[in-house]
Amino acid sequence: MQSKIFVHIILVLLTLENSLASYEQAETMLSKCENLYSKFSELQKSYNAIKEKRKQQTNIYKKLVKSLTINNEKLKDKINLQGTLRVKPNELQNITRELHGLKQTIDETFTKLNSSELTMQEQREQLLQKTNELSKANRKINAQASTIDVMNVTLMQQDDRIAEFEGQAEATKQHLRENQELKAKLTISDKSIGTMSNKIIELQSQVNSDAASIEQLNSVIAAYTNCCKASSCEQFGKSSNVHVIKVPGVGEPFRVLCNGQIAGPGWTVIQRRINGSVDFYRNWSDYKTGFGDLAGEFFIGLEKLHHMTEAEPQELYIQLEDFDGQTRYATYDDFKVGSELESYALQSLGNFGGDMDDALSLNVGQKFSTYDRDNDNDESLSCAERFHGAWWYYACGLSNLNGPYQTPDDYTSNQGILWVGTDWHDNYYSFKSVQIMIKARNYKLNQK
Ligand SMILES: [Ca+2]
Repeated sequence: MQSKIFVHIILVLLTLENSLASYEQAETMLSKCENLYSKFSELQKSYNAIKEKRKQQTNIYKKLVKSLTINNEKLKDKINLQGTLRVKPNELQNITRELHGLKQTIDETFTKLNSSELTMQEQREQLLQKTNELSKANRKINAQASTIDVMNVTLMQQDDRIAEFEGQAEATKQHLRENQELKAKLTISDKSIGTMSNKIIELQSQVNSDAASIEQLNSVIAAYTNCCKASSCEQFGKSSNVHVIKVPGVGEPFRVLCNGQIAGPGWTVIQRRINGSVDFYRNWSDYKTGFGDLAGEFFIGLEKLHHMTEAEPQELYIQLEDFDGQTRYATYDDFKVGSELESYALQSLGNFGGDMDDALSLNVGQKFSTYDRDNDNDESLSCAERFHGAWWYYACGLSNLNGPYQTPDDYTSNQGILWVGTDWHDNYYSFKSVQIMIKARNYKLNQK
């Protein structure tokens, strides 16, 4: 409302502005306006003060009304209560009694509570004490916990170390297992090596044996290769082994025992007695073809002997050995045996030599006799049967080198290996061993 008045005034002033002619007039107007505005402001302040006082009075009034209303309500309640009290005096007495009862109960309860309070106080003290003890124990426990923590750390470290040791132990075990496996393998290898070594030794011995057989075969092959050249042991010089020779008229080559030791090189052994392992009491056929074993006792055979002595003059060498180990010999420089048609007669012997008596020259010209061919000079008996042998018997003569083998212990008759007429032993002494050999008389010339 004041602002409207002010605006109205301004509008009046603005309306007046156009009608004012000079500045003094305007200034006078403005001064008047300022005065007016000042008075307006004072009026405004007074109005506001009055308005505020009215507001305060209104509030006081409202409070008074509210207070009066509350008092009125309280008064009403008191009036009602008084009515109620008047209506129920017996109930009040009952309530009073109950209240007394309650008071008593409350007193008792208070007493109990006091007692309980005391007990509780005591318990509180005990509790406090126990709390203290617990605190102490707690401190101890904490200290022990710290110790346990330290120990735990130590234990963990030890666990780590144990784990480390376990790892190392496991590695060691693994090494051991590997070592054991290696050892087992080595044992197996050793066994294999042992077996292989044995096999190698066996093979080596077999190879050696094979080599010996091959050598023997080679010598046989060589002998067979040279057989056409060799007709006796002369070509084999000092050898005392078995060789193969091819004798003209005999047909197939055959094996002979050579001896290059007893009487110089080149001798062919035609008869040998050493131990009685071969029976020499045999028939014509056996003496014709020969028998025995070149490694032991044997007779070369009359057919071969005939052809070997036919080609050129042969020396004959007879070696005897007694049971005392002494040896003596006899030689003849023209030994020749006839054909089967001539009953393998001892056609010639030549000159005698040696360190014992001549017990064979008496037999020159005699046919060969066996127990089934009596070609001897004794018409009354068979010398072969009489002396249990086979020989160029006369009647019967002084020698019987194919007689039965006897030893001094079991000597029972005069049927032994005999060489009579010597001053070395008695006439019927049976010798331990005999070797009869031949060799071409012109051997030395042949060698040149
Ligand atoms: Ca007779």
